[in-house]
Amino acid sequence: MTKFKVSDMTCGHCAGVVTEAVKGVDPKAQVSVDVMSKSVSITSAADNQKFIAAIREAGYDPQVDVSQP
Ligand SMILES: [Cu+2]
Repeated sequence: MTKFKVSDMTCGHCAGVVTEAVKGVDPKAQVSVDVMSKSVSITSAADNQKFIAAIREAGYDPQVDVSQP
């Protein structure tokens, strides 16, 4: 599992858009979005860079969260 910080998510709509972007890369990915902590957890065999690119394309600014294990 990789955690990403997506600091410009503000509401449930954002969470939905980010989830769709992740599913667009890997439909089998397990995604959990927490808008309050601006975090997105992804479990997938796909490359992290692909998720970052897809979330960016959806209009958000993701970063790999190195502060959490
Ligand atoms: Cu929103």
